[in-house]
Amino acid sequence: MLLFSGLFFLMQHHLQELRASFLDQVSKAKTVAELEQLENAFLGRKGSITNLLKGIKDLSDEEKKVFGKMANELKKELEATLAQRSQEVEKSQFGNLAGQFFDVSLPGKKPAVGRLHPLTKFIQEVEDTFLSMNFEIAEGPEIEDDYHNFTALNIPADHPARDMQDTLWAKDIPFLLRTHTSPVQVRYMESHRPPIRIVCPGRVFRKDDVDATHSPMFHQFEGLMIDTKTNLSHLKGILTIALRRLIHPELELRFRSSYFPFVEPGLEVDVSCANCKGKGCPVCKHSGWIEMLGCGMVHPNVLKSVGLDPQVYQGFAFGAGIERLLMKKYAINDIRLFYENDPRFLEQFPHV
Ligand code: 2U9
Repeated sequence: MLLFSGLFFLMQHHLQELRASFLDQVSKAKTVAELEQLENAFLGRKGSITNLLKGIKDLSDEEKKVFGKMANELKKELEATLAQRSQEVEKSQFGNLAGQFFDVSLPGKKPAVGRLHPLTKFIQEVEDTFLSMNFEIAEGPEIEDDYHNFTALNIPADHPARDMQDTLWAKDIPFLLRTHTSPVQVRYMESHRPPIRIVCPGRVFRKDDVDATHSPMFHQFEGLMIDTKTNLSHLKGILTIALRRLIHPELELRFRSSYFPFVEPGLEVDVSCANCKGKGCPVCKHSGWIEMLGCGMVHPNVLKSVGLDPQVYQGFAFGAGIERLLMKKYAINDIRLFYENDPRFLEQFPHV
């Protein structure tokens, strides 16, 4: 007849409690990870059953035998229960994957990464280019008055040049949507004295019906440099550096006479076709040259209208339509693509 100590009964009771708790939690576990955690918590090196077994050293030799046997049987039972539950959980967690083939070497799905709109990106490039040549960026209102959009730019009321840019007028009030960014330069000259070096990118508006090459809203960048000895060679130098940086490093420029009311002389700049390197192709209509922008020396009347003496100050100005320029740079045949935000169009442009 064996007589067991109080410690023995206490340990036996604790063992039963651990068993009940383990079986309960195993039956509720839903994932392989949960089961692994339970195995660790009860049966692992620092698990609660392992811990309990450490107390065996305080039992009598007889008690050690009995308790050791009980503990071993319990461990086996728990391990068997765990193995069975693992199978069930694996099946419900992963479905029946047996027999399915996974090619782990297949490339993953590309994450969609956003990018700047080509117009935004180009405007940033224009700004960087001119900032690096000591120009400032100037901005101004899109709603303008007749004086800043036309009159101060040497386009008086009856001047035929007003018809060159069909204007969107506000109803009943004397305001219009600016037809070019030139009024920004007029306002800048009203509030700053030379030397002036500014570049003005922005939205402009014209009364045009939408088609592949027209939009009632588009973007321009214009530039202005005024000082006491500014001349055409400065204009040529600045534009050559800027266009080579913005379009192609080996670009050649060709200057042709032209007419704009706010400049005299007025010039148009053609650039060598980067597509065929001047040999002739459909992009340049087989001429080897592409029209890029307008420019000239600021008209004396424009200087006078902002209070500058044309005998003392001279300057040059230039202007370009950004969509038109990008359409030539990338051989895009429809201006509407810039405003539709179709990812198939936008994703063709390089990342930031
Ligand atoms: C001031 C004085 C002169 C800006 C200039 C052009 C020539 C020009 C067009 C290009 C294509 C507009 O988008 S477009 O239709 N612009 O050719 N712009 S000189 O001259 C100025 C501007 C401001 C005070």
